[in-house]
Amino acid sequence: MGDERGSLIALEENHNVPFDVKRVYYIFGTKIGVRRGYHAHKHLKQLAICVSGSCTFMLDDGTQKQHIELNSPTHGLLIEGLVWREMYDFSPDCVLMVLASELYDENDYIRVYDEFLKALAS
Ligand code: T46
Repeated sequence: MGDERGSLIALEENHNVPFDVKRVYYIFGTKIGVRRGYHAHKHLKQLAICVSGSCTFMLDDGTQKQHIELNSPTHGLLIEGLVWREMYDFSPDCVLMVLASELYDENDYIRVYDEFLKALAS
């Protein structure tokens, strides 16, 4: 929504966010050249929005790698299923906000690439 004062975007669970939102976190102040992620999730669904600045996601489903630049607060990237992700090219003003379907659970992470490939095959 926008008017002469500026813009406003509302995120509503099970409406324009396709899951119940249990957690929101945001990443900012990322140093130049940093690459984050390097993991997949077993069950988590997430919607990532760069509310300021830009960054790029590399999503790997074990067959194909996609590089997706997020550079607008009006665009969200839905990440679900077994997908290896890495984030890079953070601009100094980047604020990456992520809505997640579950509370933080380290047991949901697959942080070893070979284990990710095995999970895909099983
Ligand atoms: C993802 C990408 C896009 C918490 O304590 N609670 C939280 O909700 C999160 C997300 C992280 N943490 C702790 C765990 C680590 O000690 O914060 C530290 C940094 O987390 P991590 O290294 O997993 O951050 P990224 O940027 O590599 O990955 C994050 C999310 O963890 C992950 O789910 O998909 O962003």
